[in-house]
Amino acid sequence: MSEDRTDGQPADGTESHDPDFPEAFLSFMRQGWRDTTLPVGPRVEVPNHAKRRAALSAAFPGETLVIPTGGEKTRANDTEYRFRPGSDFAYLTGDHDPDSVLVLRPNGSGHDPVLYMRPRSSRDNDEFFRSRHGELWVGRRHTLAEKSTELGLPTADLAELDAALADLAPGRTRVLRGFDARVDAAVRPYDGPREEGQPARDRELAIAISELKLVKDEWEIAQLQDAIDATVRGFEDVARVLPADRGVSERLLEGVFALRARHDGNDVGYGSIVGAGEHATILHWVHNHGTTRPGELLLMDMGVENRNLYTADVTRVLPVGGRFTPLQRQVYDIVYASQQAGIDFIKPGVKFKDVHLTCMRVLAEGLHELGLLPVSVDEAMDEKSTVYRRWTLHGFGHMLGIDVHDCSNARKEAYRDGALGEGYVLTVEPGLYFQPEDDLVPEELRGIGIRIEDDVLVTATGAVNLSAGLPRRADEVESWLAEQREVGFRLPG
Ligand SMILES: [Mn+2]
Repeated sequence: MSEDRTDGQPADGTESHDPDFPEAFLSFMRQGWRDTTLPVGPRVEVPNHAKRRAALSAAFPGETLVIPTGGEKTRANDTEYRFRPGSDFAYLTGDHDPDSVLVLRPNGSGHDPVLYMRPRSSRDNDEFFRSRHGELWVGRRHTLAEKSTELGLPTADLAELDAALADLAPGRTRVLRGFDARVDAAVRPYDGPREEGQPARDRELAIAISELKLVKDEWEIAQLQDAIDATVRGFEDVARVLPADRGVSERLLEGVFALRARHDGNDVGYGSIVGAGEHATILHWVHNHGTTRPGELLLMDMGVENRNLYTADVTRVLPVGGRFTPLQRQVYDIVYASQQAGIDFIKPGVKFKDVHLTCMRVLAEGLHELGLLPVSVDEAMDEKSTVYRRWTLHGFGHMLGIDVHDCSNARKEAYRDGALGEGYVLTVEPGLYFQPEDDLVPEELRGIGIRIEDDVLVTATGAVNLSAGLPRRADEVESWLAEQREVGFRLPG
């Protein structure tokens, strides 16, 4: 792997195709570099990370909490996926660099935070040009002081982490496990009850963070709106390149949206689903190797993740030719009515599962009108039956935030069986899917898949649709598509 080095340090990340390092080159590289500073200031626009840590601190008095972000993941051989911080770690620190670990140590009245991080490589050794993690390979990392200034957090060198974790009492320590193998190994799991494959004590930490995330603060709501606004622009881009009279590949549309996501945000928040024709009936269609066809529908489920990692999650169905057929429109209107009923129902105090039942009843009624239900609507809605689900397949929605499926470690009683609260953000996304091989539906319905998905903020009195920048009603979708085509595609910027 690595070769001998004159300074005795491993040539970290040296590859078989890398050239040799003659001594004349090494000594020439070691001299003549001016020092640089990063222009960092406090991230004043991110005021709430300390508040979130305080809330977590209050939940676990007297205990040490260890929250890693995780490291780069190998894509193949010596290439990695672009790093994406751990969501919980980012929620508590605002840090985006790989390998960092947040440690909260009890101090009597609360907790003292320390961010263990990989500091800037100095030019005192050869790492800066020889290592593939050095700054001539990947760019300048923050010094401990720069990072501390930026995040308002004490920082320490990651090299000191093992020693810091060595003497922690398992019964007084909780680790967010599954992100960093080194941390998982360093803190011996507490020998107590286990839950979902990990010590229940550690699971309780993951649950607490997830449940803190249920209520979005003002800054987070602004981040979500930012992601949603970029997503609206991305859908506009796609509509502008979608021809009415000929086919284009689903991947062209995926790529146009991805361009907007990288340009205006960080990335897409999840793999874009671009389903032309019968591909729309596959819920997580991400192969995207199909082709649009005039006369058919196009389902797109896409979201931009913004620079602070908050993501949108929006689905629209477009009639490629410009107009829905009467049958397409009939199905579309059922899904629209279901989604509208769900949005109208949402306010603080209503149960998540009752939003689900509200949406599903409208879908079941529509399926009944289409003559598809083998039993009455009431019988189909009975929890011992739910046969309508042959064509609805999934729930009405989910929490949305820094993860597309946010708050996923929350307890059932706080989420699926709980009530909505002011400041929650969730998707409302009912759908109807008629598989091409479904012998129980008329031929003309087969291959039609429709989902309409919006991102909704629970307010004191009801709900606000944050993704209202994209029309939802069938006639408005048609006129919006015509307008986008009229404007035509322009590159972002
Ligand atoms: Mn969704």
